[in-house]
Amino acid sequence: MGGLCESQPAPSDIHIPATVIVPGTDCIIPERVRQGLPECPPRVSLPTYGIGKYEVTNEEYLDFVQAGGYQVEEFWSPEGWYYRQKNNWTAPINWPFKHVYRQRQEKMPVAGISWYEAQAYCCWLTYKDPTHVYRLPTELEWLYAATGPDFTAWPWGDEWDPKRCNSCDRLNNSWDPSGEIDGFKPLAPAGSFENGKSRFGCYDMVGNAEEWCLDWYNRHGMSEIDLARKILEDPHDLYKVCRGGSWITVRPENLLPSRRAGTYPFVRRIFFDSTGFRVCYTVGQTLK
Ligand SMILES: [Ca+2]
Ligand SMILES: [Ca+2]
Repeated sequence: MGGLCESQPAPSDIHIPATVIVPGTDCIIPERVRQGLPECPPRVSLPTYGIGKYEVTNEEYLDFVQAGGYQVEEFWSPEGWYYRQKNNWTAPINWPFKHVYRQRQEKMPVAGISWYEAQAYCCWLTYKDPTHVYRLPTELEWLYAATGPDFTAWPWGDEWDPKRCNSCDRLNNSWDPSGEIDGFKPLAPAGSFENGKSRFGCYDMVGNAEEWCLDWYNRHGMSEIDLARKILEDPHDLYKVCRGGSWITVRPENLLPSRRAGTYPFVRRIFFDSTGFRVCYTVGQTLK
């Protein structure tokens, strides 16, 4: 990657995802948050980092597809390339023509992609814009960006409000196909909920597309031997973390940013087309 980046032009020819800067901090993790984070110490240092203001959109992801991102092995991890080859992935699962999204969906979050595809996009984006080393956020970076220094229950505070995010609209305990409660039945354009953004200015941390994080679901602080033993005991240990719930999530408790969910990194469709991501980078870190 280092060699590849040296001759790159300024990335004026692609859409660079907007990011917000979250100042580095030593934060005390409340017990209620730590309960869902195996091996998380009570005090954690986070670097100053940039994180996507929005979920990565179809329009942004299209640049990766059109640049041949699915054909360049160097952008992929060995495991990701294996699955890309095996399944002949050439674009997100919900793009009908294999190379472009549906009409008028350019501002929708990309959804229906595996963790490996999100990772490959980040690697390609670093190649195009080497001012940052783009990656997925760790789940703590994601959570802190979503709920702020006070680790509030929701990005906007502690009270649930179904009109501040795109979740599964329900009336009388059944799905409301009109999307009457929050205004959107399936995915909404990224950034549609101005009053749902987090203190740091991140939109859609709750609902819309569920978001892949960098972390394995259950491998924090483990020795290799313990890890191998645990995987044998529980194959779910091979999950990657997803956070925030999606447009298809039905109960508020399942949309809490502090709630962990996850699946295998090669899964593209968990429920309908609901899984996307946002980018992250450590400020000051470059490839050189
Ligand atoms: Ca909705
Ligand atoms: Ca989201």
